[in-house]
Amino acid sequence: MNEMSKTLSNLAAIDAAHHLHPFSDMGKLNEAGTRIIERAEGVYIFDSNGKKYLDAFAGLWCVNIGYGRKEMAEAVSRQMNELPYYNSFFGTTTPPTTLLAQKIASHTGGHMNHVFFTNSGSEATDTWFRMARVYWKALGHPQKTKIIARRNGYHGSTVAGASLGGMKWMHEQGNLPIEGIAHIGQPYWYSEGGDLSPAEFGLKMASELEAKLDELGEDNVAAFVAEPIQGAGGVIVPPDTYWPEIARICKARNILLVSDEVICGFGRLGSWFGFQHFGYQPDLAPVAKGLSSGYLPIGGVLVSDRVAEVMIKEVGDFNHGFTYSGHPTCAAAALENIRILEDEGLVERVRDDIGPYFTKAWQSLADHEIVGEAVNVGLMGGLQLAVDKTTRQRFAKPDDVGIVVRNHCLENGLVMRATGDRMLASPALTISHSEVDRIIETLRKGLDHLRDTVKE
Ligand code: PXG
Repeated sequence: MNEMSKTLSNLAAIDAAHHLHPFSDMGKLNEAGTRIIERAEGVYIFDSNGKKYLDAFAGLWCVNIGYGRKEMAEAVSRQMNELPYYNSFFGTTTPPTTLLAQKIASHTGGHMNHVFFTNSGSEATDTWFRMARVYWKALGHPQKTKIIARRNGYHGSTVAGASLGGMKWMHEQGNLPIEGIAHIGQPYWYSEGGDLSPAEFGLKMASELEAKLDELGEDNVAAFVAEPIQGAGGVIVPPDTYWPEIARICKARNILLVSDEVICGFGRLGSWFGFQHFGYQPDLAPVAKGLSSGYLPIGGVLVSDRVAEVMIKEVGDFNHGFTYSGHPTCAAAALENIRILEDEGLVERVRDDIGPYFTKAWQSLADHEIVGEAVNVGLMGGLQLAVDKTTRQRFAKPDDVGIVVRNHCLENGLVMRATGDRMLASPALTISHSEVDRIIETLRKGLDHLRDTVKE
């Protein structure tokens, strides 16, 4: 055994001794031992025991172009040799940073022509949060500061991100949410729709925004934020009536509409951005993940002309930014990633080919006894586990069921994500038809396993 393989064989122990993982119970994780992922290719990842898994989750909703793209490594290497880092402060920029802003703007449909760069989705959240308040202050409305978000939404893990998110179990740690944030309900028809049709329920949930504005006074509200489709919350696809009504209310009541595109952006729904799929025009849109397909960390906020004009002409210094805002090497990775998305027509592929194929395959799972609904848009799928299809009755302990399916899938070489009693998929946009079939077959076995476990 050479030194390197000795170290690798010992890695789980070293990890337990030194590494605190995100969103993890470290006591339990250290007992179970960490899974070590060593390499990846296409839609497959390989662990330190040589086991191969089909990654139906694209890392963490992000590896849109798939793993192992040599062009990405080359683009990054070229940029690192040329100029690994320089900042965007004090009147400077770098070529990839500026070209990336132009490139992103070219896909927004015309009304969002500026980008503010960050290193992650959470930083993008903090950025628009401050920008929205600065915008209204510059227009002479300093009291317009409150932000409305949704229960079970996810916008990151910084203090502002976790506060805006509607995850109670996150709020419980660290005295969140911070002041000035209000939450309304989510358009989760399966669980909360009762006797209403999805269309009626969509309107009802949108009307909660109107009611909250009445309560707070729209003169005190800066913005409403939502994901086009909730991701971490369980791939909750809103009824068709929801988004048009939300967009109408934001306009009528003069608050900014923020579309959190961190998951839906860069092709996942078969459009460049989620707002294009649903047909609305946000004022601000945080992005990350698919912007670089996760090859390097980079995020940003897309800024509409309405907001940019005020930021440019009225605000003066915007006292906000990060050492690595617009990092040239990360920007070079994002540029190459977008070139691949464009040249290989991957967004159109999701819209016209693999998306429809996935839809048919995914929705075929709806006939399973313990599946309540199978929903998706493009390559973003959610599967509701349920006790009774006809009454839409959920499992008594929703938090305990998805994990059973997830673990069964893992044993059988498939990486899925479970959120409580929903199974989530978000594979690379390059996934083949037969690889989709493989997801469905393995997942179906996982569902059988849960059904049998429950019966016992
Ligand atoms: N907005 C949305 C919609 C997200 O999904 C963020 C913001 C924050 O991005 P960063 O880059 O700061 O993580 C996200 C991130 C999960 C999971 O388990 C989802 C995310 C992050 C970690 C885990 O589904 N989404």
